[in-house]
Amino acid sequence: MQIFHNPVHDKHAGRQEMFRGKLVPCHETPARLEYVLDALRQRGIGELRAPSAPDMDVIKRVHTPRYVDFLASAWQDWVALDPANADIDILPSVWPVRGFRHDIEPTNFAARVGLFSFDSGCPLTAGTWEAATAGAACAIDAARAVTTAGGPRAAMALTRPPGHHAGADFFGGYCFLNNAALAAQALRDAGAARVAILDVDYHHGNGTQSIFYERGDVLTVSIHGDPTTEYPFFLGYADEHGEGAGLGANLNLPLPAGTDFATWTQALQQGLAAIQAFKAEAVVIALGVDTYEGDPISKFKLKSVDYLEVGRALASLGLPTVFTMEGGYAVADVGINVANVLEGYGG
Ligand code: OKP
Ligand code: ZN
Repeated sequence: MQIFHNPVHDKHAGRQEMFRGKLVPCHETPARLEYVLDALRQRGIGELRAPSAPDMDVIKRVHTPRYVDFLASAWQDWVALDPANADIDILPSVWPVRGFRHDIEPTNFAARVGLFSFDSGCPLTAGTWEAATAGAACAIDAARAVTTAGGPRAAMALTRPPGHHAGADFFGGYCFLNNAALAAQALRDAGAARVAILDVDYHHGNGTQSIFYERGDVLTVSIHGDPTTEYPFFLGYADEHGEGAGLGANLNLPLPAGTDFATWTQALQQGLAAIQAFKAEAVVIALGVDTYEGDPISKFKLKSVDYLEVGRALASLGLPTVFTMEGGYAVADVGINVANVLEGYGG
């Protein structure tokens, strides 16, 4: 297993997120990744690699060039409004919902932030662009590694910020660039005719679903808390099957809050069966470990030992595999749980 780790992930360090009318400390912190690195080093799992320069061409085929340009200059634009902004993170505050125009881009900065985002819990900081693009490079490199002759069977993009909530032209849910989608696109570009993305994060991978919703070459499967009560609320229901060429290539497996491993693993088997039926030639695992019983913002009941079993089940696909790091906020246990998945997978 090759581990492409983002050496500049800590440049993205939001101070506060909006929650129920208050600014509260961010859950998605740099420490999360350090715990994973420590656990992998301690157990001797994986070979660490630094990423190459980000391939902007791949990034601009998954994300719209307009969104990529927005992200690249957002911080400079924000500070240009007022030099005092250099000490304040960007949080969106206004969005073009139903009935507003989406075919115009106002010049007002707050309006542009709203046009390219969907929630106020996702601060964009001075180092977000640098961290997110280096993370995207990890995902693309991991995909290229597993499709190189003589390369490893599996590779991981060990990065943050996470990616699965980011769509073609929006950020939100702590995500800016969709690393799992970028890995899938890079696998397609490397010759895999059909690619599956299996998202096991507690939250529905709405960004990934929307990016591939009308494509038949990438199957998207997500196992997650029922969006009737769980974030991101407005997507992730069982009746979303894809559209056009993508009809039948999206599978949502929502489960109620309180779900334990015995039930969760049945959904996993259903997801794996769908990937086999699709005849995927490679798979991307959007690996969130916020399904853990100790997670502070999620409501499933998986135990640390269960992640070994998850890894074994994923390995049973027998496919070239890219893992991308998504959620998991019980910070001190994130390392144990991710290392257990990789150990169960076979190291
Ligand atoms: C990102 B990933 C909790 C608010 C939660 C957003 C959750 C994003 C999860 N107070 N808001 O899927 O783990
Ligand atoms: Zn999550």
